[in-house]
Amino acid sequence: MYKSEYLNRVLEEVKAKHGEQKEFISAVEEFFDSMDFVVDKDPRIEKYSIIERIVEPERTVSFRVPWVDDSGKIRVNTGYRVQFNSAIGPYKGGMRFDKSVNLSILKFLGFEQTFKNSLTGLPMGGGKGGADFDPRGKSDAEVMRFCQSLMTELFRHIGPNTDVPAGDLGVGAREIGYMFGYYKKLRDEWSGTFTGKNFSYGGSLGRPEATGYGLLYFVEEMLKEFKGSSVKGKKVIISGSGKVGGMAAEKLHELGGVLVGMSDIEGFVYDPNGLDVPYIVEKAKAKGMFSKDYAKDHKGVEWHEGPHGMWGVAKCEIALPCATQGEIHEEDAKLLKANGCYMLVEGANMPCDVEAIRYFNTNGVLFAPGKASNAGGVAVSGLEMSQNALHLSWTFEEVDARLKQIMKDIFKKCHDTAVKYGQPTNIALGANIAGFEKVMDAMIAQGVC
Ligand code: 2IT
Repeated sequence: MYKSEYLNRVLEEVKAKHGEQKEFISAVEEFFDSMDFVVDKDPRIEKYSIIERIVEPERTVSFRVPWVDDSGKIRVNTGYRVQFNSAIGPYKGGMRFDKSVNLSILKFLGFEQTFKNSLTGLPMGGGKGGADFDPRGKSDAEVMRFCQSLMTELFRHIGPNTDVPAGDLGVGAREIGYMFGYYKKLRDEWSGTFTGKNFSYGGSLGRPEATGYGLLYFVEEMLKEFKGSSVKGKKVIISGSGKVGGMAAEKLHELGGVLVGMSDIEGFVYDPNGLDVPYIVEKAKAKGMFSKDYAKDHKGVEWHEGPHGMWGVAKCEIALPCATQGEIHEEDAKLLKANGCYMLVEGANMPCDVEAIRYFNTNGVLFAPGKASNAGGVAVSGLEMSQNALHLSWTFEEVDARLKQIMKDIFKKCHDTAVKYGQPTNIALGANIAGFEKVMDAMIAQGVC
């Protein structure tokens, strides 16, 4: 129950309409926790029905994706694009290929993306898409045929000024290349319609590193503000050894932090004296997995089966969940706190559920939500769009310097807003309100549309 009657009513309406969309409802509730501090102070929100409008995607497409596997069998998946909000710029957000993909997950991700993109300060609206297709174990030719089939429908909904997809779970440079190639062919147009492209055809240097590096830049800002210190010498654990976790480990190491625990989808390793980060980064880059090999190649380090146990085993000061949504629940939050963790910064999108976030915020654990702390990825996607529009390429150093400044600015916006609402350590509140305010101003200025 919120203080605001307006929010209670809208939440009830959303639940009545989409009650089965668990992940989406959970993202809305987490956002409403923050909105409860503003709706009664700013009468424009209810007057212009901003909340009702902002929880409804502007457009959702879902379509059949038939493709032929290597044995000649015809397979069928479902493709989606959720175009959530274009008030401040073209829809922007990744494509996810994973068995778990459904409308609820993509709506939750598109909703979050709207505020994340707003926080970057760049002109990007929010969107997300994907398919219930699992690229693991598929041949390159199968992945290519799948991407091409998907694009024969998606191409009509996207464009450099309409909707600019990128990667997410299961979608990396290979998938982007196949989708971009077919988009170009179908439209007979070379444009920056995708980001996360290879450097050879318009990609940005620094994009592969951006989410993980940006996460550590954000951690540095948190530590500077709240602890008057830096990540140097701090004990840190990371979940997930994909694009985000691997790059976060690399930057952590460079900044002198001590990685004591890390997981992949099979399990995790823990060494209170610090793990061998160059080994992990190399394995993670090559195959996304490292933990079983690590335990074999490093005497005295035990392999624990299943990634989930890490939260209760690995003693740390800072936790960086970088795997996927819903990996930390209230009981994990309690274990982390009991083990000495005083700060959790999300590298994935909503790895903590709403109860875990409430626990952190009321039990003295500093918490930063992915929509602020993992915004480095989409921020550099925004820089890729700029470079494509300008027909030029910036150096890695130039992109990295801009990324660092953007992450500093995001932290400042979140913190200033949290202070303004009398909750100086509640970065989730600051992120939601600061991200929301810009989108709301644009929606009001543009009338009912
Ligand atoms: O969750 C995210 O921010 C992304 N998957 C990146 C989106 C993008 O457009 O680069």
